[in-house]
Amino acid sequence: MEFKPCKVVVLISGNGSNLQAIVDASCTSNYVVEAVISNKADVFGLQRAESANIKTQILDHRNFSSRVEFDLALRKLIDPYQPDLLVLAGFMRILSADFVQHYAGRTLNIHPSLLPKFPGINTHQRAIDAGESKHGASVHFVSEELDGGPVIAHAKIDILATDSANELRARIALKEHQLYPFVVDLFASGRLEMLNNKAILDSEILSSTGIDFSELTK
Ligand code: NHR
Ligand code: GAR
Repeated sequence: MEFKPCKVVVLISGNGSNLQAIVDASCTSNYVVEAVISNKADVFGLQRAESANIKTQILDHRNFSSRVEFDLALRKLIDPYQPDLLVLAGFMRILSADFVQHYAGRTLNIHPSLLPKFPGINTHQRAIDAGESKHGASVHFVSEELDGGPVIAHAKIDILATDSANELRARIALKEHQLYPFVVDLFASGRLEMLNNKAILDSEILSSTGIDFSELTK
């Protein structure tokens, strides 16, 4: 039988370094990036996609009078690609319930904290201010609850006494670029799914903190 790679659409809002990592890994993985959609024009992530000969689209949320209308237009852009998986990679618009349900079980996000700690924004400074000794990134299935869907994997790093938020961000970004392609490929290989708001790997329910990716890559 002919092999059908997992079709991925990536949503971005900015730099796109996670997109780059996912694209770079795709040649040795079971997925293809079919399209990249940004809610912001002129972001570097769009240039990265163009350089990799991937189709790009821009949908500016400011042209819509409500979140629901933006999300409907976004669906209309995405659905013709018939994606098996939607990947949020630095995508900065909260998605409404209908949108999330339409792609339930096939939408991933990467968030720069060890969820359930520090959902929302400004995570690096908040982790330092809270006196945490560890910080990191989480990949999770997207649910209606913001940054609240089931966690698939954590990549952890130590917070050093001298760390600024930017230093922490830079070190975690390096981990993100290993972690995200790994998880996308797990999904593409049919090993990962979401059932009853739980993340399942190889038919086993993952713990609430998911796979410890730092242990895997030691
Ligand atoms: N949507 C749902 N329903 N569930 C999630 O878990 C989502 C989501 C959309 C995006 C990424 C997320 C993150 O990793 C994400 C997860 C944006 C905001 C936000 O406040 C919060 C979380 C995330 C992304 N956005 C503002 C808004 O009004 C706009 C901020 C801006 O434009 O800079 O949408 O952290
Ligand atoms: C990443 O660090 C990601 O974890 C974070 O934004 C960065 C995007 O970088 N995501 C969020 O904060 C989502 N709210 P990139 O555009 O270079 O991939």
